[in-house]
Amino acid sequence: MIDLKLTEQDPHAPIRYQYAVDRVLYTGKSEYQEFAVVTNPFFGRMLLLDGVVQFTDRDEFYYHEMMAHVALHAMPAPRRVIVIGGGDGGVIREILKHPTVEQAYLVDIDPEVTRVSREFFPAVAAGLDDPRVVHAPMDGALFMRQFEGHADAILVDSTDIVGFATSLFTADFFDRARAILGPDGAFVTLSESLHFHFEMVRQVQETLATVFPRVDLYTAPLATYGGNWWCFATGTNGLDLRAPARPPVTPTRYYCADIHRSCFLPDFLYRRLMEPGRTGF
Ligand code: AG3
Repeated sequence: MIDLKLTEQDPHAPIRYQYAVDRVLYTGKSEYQEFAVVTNPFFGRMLLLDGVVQFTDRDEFYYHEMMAHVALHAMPAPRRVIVIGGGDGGVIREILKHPTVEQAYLVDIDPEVTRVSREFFPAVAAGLDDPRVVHAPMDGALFMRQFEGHADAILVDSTDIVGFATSLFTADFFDRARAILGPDGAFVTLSESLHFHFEMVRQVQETLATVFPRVDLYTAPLATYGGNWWCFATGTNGLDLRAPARPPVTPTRYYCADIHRSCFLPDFLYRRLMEPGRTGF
């Protein structure tokens, strides 16, 4: 029997994840990255970019729901949302569950992500043709510099903090986000894993804090992202994201009011995270 295996090329992980592969459905290359769509007997279809798992059929909803719903539920009526990265449409699908949303900008530098998602992940790409979605396939940092007007939420669903994605983690980028957000807006970005990337998580909090009056951190359990204890860093002009402002939208599979209240890092852990020089709790 053929025994195909895939070893993930996670740039910052101290261990290597290996996945059984039933079928290779697609491999290709864009101007920006290498693509692979494979199937695994447990996780179903998986998208890899440059050898790193971006999502799988089985666990994508944890990430996409948590990227979108925490910030949006902290607002009574979010109308305009910007997604940087996320060309696959997973975060967009969740945003569109909020009936007040009028416009969701999708700003992924690589239009090939959207094409591949539409072809191989129709359930993830489901919202991409919704009339509220404004497709802006371009560099996220450039989009933010050019964007005129205001947004209620800016959600960064990038690849790992390496290569061209690093421009989305600078103080300049965060400051531009802060300026685009109104007084009650929210910025959310992935910031890797507390198990594997403790100092990187702290670094993102520190940089955010140079720009935003209020920063916070929540987490979600991801089966297929290295380190699994996955972080979402937030910055606001004052809005407290910890308290939901209204009942959860439906349907969701993981996000709910209890998860909203329990997903934030407890204060004593947050203080330890921020102690200079610390490498773990
Ligand atoms: N965005 C987050 C990918 C992070 C993957 N990192 C890793 N496996 N080490 C993926 C796009 C999903 N919409």
